[in-house]
Amino acid sequence: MAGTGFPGFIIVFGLLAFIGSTNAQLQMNFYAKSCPKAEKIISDYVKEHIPNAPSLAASFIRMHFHDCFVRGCDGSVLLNSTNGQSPEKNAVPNQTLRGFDFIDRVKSLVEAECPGIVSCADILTLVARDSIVTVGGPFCQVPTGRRDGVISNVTEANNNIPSPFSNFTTLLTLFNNQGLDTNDLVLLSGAHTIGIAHCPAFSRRLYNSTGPGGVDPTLDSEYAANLKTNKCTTPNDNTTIVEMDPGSRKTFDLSYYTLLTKRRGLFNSDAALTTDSTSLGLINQLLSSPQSFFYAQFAKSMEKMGRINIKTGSQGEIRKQCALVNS
Ligand code: HEM
Ligand SMILES: *[C@@H]1O[C@H](CO)[C@@H](O)[C@H](O)[C@H]1NC(C)=O
Ligand SMILES: *[C@@H]1O[C@H](CO)[C@@H](O)[C@H](O)[C@H]1NC(C)=O
Ligand SMILES: *[C@@H]1O[C@H](CO)[C@@H](O)[C@H](O)[C@H]1NC(C)=O
Ligand SMILES: *[C@@H]1O[C@H](CO)[C@@H](O)[C@H](O)[C@H]1NC(C)=O
Ligand SMILES: *[C@@H]1O[C@H](CO)[C@@H](O)[C@H](O)[C@H]1NC(C)=O
Ligand SMILES: CC(=O)N[C@H]1CO[C@H](CO)[C@@H](O)[C@@H]1O
Repeated sequence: MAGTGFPGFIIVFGLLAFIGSTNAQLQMNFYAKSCPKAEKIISDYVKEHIPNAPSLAASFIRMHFHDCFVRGCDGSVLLNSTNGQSPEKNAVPNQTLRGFDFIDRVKSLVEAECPGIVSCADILTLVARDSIVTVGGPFCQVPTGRRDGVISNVTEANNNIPSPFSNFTTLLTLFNNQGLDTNDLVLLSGAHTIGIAHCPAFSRRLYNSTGPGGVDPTLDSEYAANLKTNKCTTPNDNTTIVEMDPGSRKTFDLSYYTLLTKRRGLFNSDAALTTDSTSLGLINQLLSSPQSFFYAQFAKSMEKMGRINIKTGSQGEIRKQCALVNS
């Protein structure tokens, strides 16, 4: 009997371990025992250094989004080329990401405190969370315990990260592919209440569309004329930057949604949010509610995005350097 009990034990134990690893969950303050100072080191660094370079806050929120949409939130956006493969960093939408060196510095501080414990995926998620606070936005719950991926593939980034030229159907498909819904699409796009864009993300709406003078008829004509005169003065300008939420790009408020209803959303993908009745309904609900409603809903969608396809337990690795897989 003992002879048959042993393999049975192995099978049961193996099954439990299997269930344990696939069910491994993120948890609040995952590093409480293994690296109790980690979250404080990260938020202290953000609080100390973002004020010197406030525009980085927006870049980190966007970087976290780009990380999560490709292979899940596994820090793959941070990797340099692995095995000669062109990484996500080289993808069209990544060409304007900034602050990789900042993440590397945070990682070094955390490594000095507790080597090999805290993942780059969690560091980016926490830096994004703390960045939102530096621009006055909500404090989002960020459970931790993500592990780092070892693959970063430029084609996957180009295929999964939505383009500013997308219509509503395409945006929703890309969000649905990540387990996110219309509400998440509308709320997370609200991050465009801060930050900047380069002309190529929208200049076809100014020069190469179907309205008079090549202007997109769904874009407010006065706003378009202003952008053509004062900002993107030629169709090929690829260096000028424009505030996505003019006059309010440093405050995390509802004005992005107000602009959408005035046909002043900067990208096709912003304007597209008013072309679907469910999405427009939510925009109107946000605008008729206190800002705290937007904050609470935005924070929920951020937490949901932060759980996309995460690696936990023994999956992936804890990178030593965020730009390199462990050798
Ligand atoms: C819905 C689909 C989305 C599209 C098509 C899109 C596209 C873009 C583009 C083209 C830019 C300008 C980049 C540049 O030219 O420098 C941008 C900026 C930005 N995006 Fe999005 N985005 C989307 C959703 C999101 C989401 C979900 C977030 C985060 C929750 C986000 C956060 C940001 C931020 C904060 C900036 C400003 C970056 C900076 O100032 O450096 N976006 N986005
Ligand atoms: C990753 O690439 C960036 C830009 O090409 C470079 O500055 C950085 O030193 C690289 N990081 C490592 C660890 O090789
Ligand atoms: C990168 O991803 C694309 C799209 O999924 C795939 O076709 C390609 O083989 C991948 N590249 C490598 C080097 O794995
Ligand atoms: C949205 O864009 C996609 C891809 O460009 C296109 O195939 C589709 O027909 C468009 N849908 C609508 C409703 O315009
Ligand atoms: C204008 O759009 C057309 C069709 O989308 C494209 O073929 C052409 O290259 C564009 N021209 C410029 C100057 O962007
Ligand atoms: C910007 O445009 C210039 C001139 O047209 C070109 O040489 C340069 O490569 C472009 N830069 C990017 C990032 O596309
Ligand atoms: C920040 C970053 O890595 N940007 C890269 C994006 O991709 C282009 C090439 O497609 C690189 O030249 C940039 O350095």
